Amino acid sequence: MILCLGLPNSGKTLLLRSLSCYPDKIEKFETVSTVGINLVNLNCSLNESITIREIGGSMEPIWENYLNSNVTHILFTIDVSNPVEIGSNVITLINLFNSLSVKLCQPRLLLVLTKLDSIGTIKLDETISGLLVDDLISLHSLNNSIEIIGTSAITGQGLDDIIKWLSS
Ligand SMILES: Nc1nc2c(ncn2[C@@H]2O[C@H](COP(=O)(O)OP(=O)(O)OP(=O)(O)O)[C@@H](O)[C@H]2O)c(=O)[nH]1
Ligand SMILES: [Mg+2]
Repeated sequence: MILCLGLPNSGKTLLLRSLSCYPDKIEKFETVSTVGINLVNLNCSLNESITIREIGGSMEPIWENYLNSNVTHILFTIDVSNPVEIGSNVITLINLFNSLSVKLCQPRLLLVLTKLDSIGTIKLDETISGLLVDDLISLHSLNNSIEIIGTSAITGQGLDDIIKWLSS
């Protein structure tokens, strides 16, 4: 099972929508905040279709209910256009790691940095270092490595890398 998690408004729905259109460009698409679960099918290769389950950011208190040994991949979206949320992302990731360890769940984890098209003057490297990824990994001694991909659901930047990550 593949989950897409992330704080409210971090870009999960639009990302999954643009992945489902890939390699075509996404048409103008307005999202509404996901209440509950949003299932999206992707065609990764000619014969292979996968389903990604977005769990709305507002459901963070019960994400844990969806973690079990069948979860193989987690995409965690982080809105880099909103640096104010970096601390919340770190805390949310720590909580997620704790839940993964309680549930004996060892998925591959991808941090998806979203909205790169609107990053303005904020420096991406600073955002990444602010996330303290290396500290998080060593603190929680995750067996699986964490990868990071920068994306824009609007320009399509990084979507091919996500498809490759999902297929590998
Ligand atoms: N500029 C830009 N805006 C984006 C991008 N991705 C999402 N957005 C905008 O960010 C807002 C929230 O996007 P959603 O995809 O609905 O966020 P979400 O994570 O699904 O939110 P919840 O369902 O509430 O958890 C919307 O206004 C989107 O249009 C992006 O890559 N670039
Ligand atoms: Mg959503």
